Amino acid sequence: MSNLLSNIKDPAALKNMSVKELNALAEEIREYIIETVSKTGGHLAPSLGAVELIIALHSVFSAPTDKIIFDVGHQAYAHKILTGRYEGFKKLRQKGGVSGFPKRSESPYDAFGVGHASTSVSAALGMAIARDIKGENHHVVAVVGDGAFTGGEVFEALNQAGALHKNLIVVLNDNERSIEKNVGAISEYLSEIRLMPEYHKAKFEAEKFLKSIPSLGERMMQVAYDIKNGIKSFFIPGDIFDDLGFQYIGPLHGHDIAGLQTVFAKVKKIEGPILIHVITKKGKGYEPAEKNPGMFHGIGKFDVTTGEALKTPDKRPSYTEVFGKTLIELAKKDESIVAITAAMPAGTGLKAFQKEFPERFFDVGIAEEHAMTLAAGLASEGMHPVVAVYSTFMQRAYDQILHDVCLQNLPVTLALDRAGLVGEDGPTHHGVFDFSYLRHIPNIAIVAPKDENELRQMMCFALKSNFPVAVRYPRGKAVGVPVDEDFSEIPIGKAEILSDVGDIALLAVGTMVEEAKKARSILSKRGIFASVANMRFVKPFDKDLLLKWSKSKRLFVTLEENALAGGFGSAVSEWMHDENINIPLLRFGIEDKFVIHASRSELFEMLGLTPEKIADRIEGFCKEASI
Ligand SMILES: Cc1ncc(C[n+]2csc(CCOP(=O)(O)OP(=O)(O)O)c2C)c(N)n1
Repeated sequence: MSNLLSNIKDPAALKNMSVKELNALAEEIREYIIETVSKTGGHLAPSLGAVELIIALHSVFSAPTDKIIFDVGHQAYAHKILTGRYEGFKKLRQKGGVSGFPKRSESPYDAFGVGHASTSVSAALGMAIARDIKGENHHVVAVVGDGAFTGGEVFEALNQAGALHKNLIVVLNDNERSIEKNVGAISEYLSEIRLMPEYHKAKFEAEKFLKSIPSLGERMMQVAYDIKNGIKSFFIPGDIFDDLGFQYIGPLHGHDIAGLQTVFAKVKKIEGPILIHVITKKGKGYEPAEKNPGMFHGIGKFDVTTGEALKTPDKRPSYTEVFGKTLIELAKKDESIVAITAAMPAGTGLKAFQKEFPERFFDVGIAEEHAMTLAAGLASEGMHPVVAVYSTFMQRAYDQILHDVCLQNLPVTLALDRAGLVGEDGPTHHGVFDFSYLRHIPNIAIVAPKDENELRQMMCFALKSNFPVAVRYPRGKAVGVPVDEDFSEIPIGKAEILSDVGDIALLAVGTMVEEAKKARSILSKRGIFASVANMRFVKPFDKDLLLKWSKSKRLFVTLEENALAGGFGSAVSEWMHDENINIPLLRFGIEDKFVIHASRSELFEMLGLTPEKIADRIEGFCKEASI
């Protein structure tokens, strides 16, 4: 194995390297990514697939003057390693270490912060427009996967870019997969291009022609391009990208550094928007990931030799699994139930549902907005759709939830997975805003289970309701309580009183119920006695209970894994103000800051949400306020 990588301090070094050296470098980078991710967890398969592409880009373009914008950013590990973060990469996704996604504050080479899909072309177009206004002349390159290409925002950007005719390069990194197999008509269209023998021949001829003229002037390039188009239109019925005003080049072999370099160098001279279609293999170079790219899309620690995930033995099911299983049980009894996912059938626990009810399952691609309005359409015709999307990605669909679902009071269930702090994926992925972005919308009910049994009851409640309901639950293992096989629906707007002693009321939601119970025990050992309510509903919350407790308690404490601004505590505060209830209110939740990446337990510690910290703050508050 060569030893090139550790000496590369910035990507300009690649410009002086031979193709042989660059290929050796690719192997080194690959080893380093596999080794690191096996210890830290991360997005392995997408990053392995993009190593040569990233090397070729950095060896031809001159970042950070030239802007390279990655879509989602989960494929950009090689970019991080080559742009001065070789050492930092060892602490990938760990507290104080390199983030799992490009981040402007981390490096000038990270031209745009990402994590959510389908933003790259919009951001790149914005940068291209800014460049032209400022009279600068660098290149702007968006790197977007075929999965991210299913997101409508990409097409909104292509629509504008094709008409503006700005100099903009879009590299479509097509590995035929989103997290799982890609879906939809665009994906089928791309497959057709890949498979069309006549097209390959035509492309080959055109490329041969391009390559045969080493120093084409711009006009000649255009002529060559027109010839290529001529050949192509002879064989191909229509090309979406050309019709949208982009010059389409491809498909190219995405692991051939020399080939990519040639094309990138040539397109630098072509005017207008260009789309380069590159074919790569997800998980490239690591057999377990090539064989199982879904599992290795985002993975925890694993054994490099066997490719087996290193799991601590824990028999508890995840909330996701409980959700998936419950939905099947309910769907067997109710034919109106249909399930929708936005490109994450496995992540949201819907694989088994898909198998059991293929005709009642819809993967819409990375299209959360469409998922919600599709659900509204289904619901308006008597179906009961369940839209399972991670809390953070549902942020996309705010208007569709409000305008299409809630305004028409349609029975759509939002299953908000990965709600709360997700840990290592960091600020782009923490699901800490859903109470806030939903609570002010009329008609919707919002529930959060304290454990897996309650998740089942809440699902039952949601699917029996004739109005919109959001059920939000966290990432990872559930509490491990016994589960009732029979369904009992929870009563709307009713909290569950877990203990009623003392004169402090701990009003907890979802995951924070466990923390509140533990904080109560700590406090009682210090001679401070508190009641605990599992609020269950953030909306409509149990005002009767609060009214009753307002007469017997001297302090209200709200606990939630959500932003304080607009969250559950905020709802209680507004209500107390309106009802003129004058007892102190202490709110636990997430302050008005984006939360960094670190493990969940580190974040709980940092944010003062552990039982000890909760107890300390309550005790301190009582002393200070003499209550
Ligand atoms: C708005 C949004 N929804 C869902 C996701 C979750 N997600 C991350 S990567 C990914 C698939 C991306 O596929 P592609 O762009 O083809 O990249 P690949 O992983 O295949 O390299 C999905 C669905 C996301 N990041 N953003």
